[in-house]
Amino acid sequence: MLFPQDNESRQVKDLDGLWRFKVDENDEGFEQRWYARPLQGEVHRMPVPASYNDVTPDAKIRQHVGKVWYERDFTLPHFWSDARIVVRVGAACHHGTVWVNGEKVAYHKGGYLPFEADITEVIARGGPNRMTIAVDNMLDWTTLPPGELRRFDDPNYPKGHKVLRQFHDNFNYAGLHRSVRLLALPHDHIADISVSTEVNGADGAVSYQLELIGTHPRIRVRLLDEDGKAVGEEQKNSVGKWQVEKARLWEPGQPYLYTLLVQSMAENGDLVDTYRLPVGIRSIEVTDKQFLINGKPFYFKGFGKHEDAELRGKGFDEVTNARDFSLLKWIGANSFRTAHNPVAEEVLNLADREGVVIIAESPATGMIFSFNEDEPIFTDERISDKTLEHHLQMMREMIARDKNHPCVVMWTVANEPSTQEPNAEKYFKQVFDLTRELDSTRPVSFAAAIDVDRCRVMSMADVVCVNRYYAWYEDCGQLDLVDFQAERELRRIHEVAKKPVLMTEFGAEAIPGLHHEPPVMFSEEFQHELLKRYHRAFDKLDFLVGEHMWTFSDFMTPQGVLRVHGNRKGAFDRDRQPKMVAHLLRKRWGATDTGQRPKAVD
Ligand code: GCB
Repeated sequence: MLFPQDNESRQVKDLDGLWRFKVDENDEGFEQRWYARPLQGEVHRMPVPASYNDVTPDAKIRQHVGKVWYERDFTLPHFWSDARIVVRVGAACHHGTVWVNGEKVAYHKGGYLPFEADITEVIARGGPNRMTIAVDNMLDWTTLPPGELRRFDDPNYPKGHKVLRQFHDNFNYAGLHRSVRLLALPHDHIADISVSTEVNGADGAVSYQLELIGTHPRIRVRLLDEDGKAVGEEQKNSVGKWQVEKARLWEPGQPYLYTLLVQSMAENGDLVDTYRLPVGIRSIEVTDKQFLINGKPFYFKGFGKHEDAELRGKGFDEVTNARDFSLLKWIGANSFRTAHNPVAEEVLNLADREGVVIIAESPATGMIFSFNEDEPIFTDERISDKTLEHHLQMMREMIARDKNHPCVVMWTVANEPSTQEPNAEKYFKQVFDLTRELDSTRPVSFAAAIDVDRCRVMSMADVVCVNRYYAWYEDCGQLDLVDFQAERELRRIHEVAKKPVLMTEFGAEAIPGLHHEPPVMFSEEFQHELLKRYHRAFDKLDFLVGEHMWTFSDFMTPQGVLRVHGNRKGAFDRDRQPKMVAHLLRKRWGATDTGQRPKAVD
């Protein structure tokens, strides 16, 4: 799936801005056909892209469970009259239904991946058009993440009281989280491009495959370097390959991007369609102890990172994106995991350009009941074949969207599922098999919470990714246990799995400005000391391929006694200002080159 592009044959029109917005409090919009005419009654102005939850001070909007309706008018320029018109919704969390002028054109399930619809036949060329999008944030056992609507039949609660239960830690932000765009495309067009690369000593190779719709009498494909000079011969087929002598590689921290320029022409040579795809030549390999990028050992320094910010919730925001990438550089991080969902494509575009390494995660989180092992979750009533079907579909869509990004070096198919359960084994075998079938060039893993001796899925992963919270959820506050327990458990994992181990989560909450010496839980000193102790263990382990602290910045969660206005395990607060621990990381990571192991600091 190609990212929208403005060029000599294509045009993009953003529909971002303030949309009319209405909460469907009684779930009557579909029945009353709200899409058939402009929204009536209590209509707000709501920004797109953004989560709607924190924009107003209204608790009913913040906590709403169910559908909301977005609507706006648009007019197409007359010079689009010959084009094929497509609407692309970057993300509608978690279900989106789209109407244009009252005609349904799309429905999509899966809140973190884009979808498109051809609306050429339903738009009014000369006059105003109305787009209506119903977004539903309902979670159930077939969505990812899963959830459950609990209805109360209890005298302690008013009649009809209901609550949406979720099993993951991120607030259930909803809305149109990413841009809605109109695309003007040629009718005969380049529908998709797949690229793969190899590194052979000083040389590289680039292979491509095109998916073309319509008639394409002449195709011209070139690989250009950063100066626009062609590398090798131009190709004329929908499948091709170049050997690139002395290739400039896409290296972490030093990314070089070639451009694959695809042009389709009519018989008479007139240009029909064009697409420019950035291509990074790089290779990935995994041994029993190492993660290699371009044949060199790579050590992951960075974070598990949510899409989350004040006011915007999980809505994409270029200011936050730019700030986050500049903070990654400032702190010396080289990578992050897109916990726990596929991120906006703009984030990956920037990571390609900045040389930031990405572990791309599916939205499969919350597949566990608070570590209560008496309550299985992989059952016919809960995580069942229907969930699996959706999970496989999410893997297909995520890989179709992200496969060409050099920054993406590994897929994580899930976060902390209940993998000690017998049914989890069969379930994940299918998820791993499909992921590998769709992409044989990247390692596949998941973030494990269950210990190695009971986990039935760890052996399927190419790299063992582990999330642990010593001295936090258990042995609360006992800092002196941290390095001992970390070293012991990580060694055991490697002994059994014989794979490289990556610490994908570890950390502690720190309320910005709360200080205490000696360190106690929730103080900045505690978080700082806890990390130093983890580092002590990490630096002894040659099979450890990286440390992703949980988490980049504080983020919003559902309300609960374990959370003080959200999860405060960030190295930065929610406004992206550093806590004490950020300075420690900056010293540790900043003293080494991009992919090198960090140096111990005091
Ligand atoms: C985890 C989860 C993450 C939570 C974190 C925590 O294991 O993967 O989503 O936010 O723990 O802070 O409890």
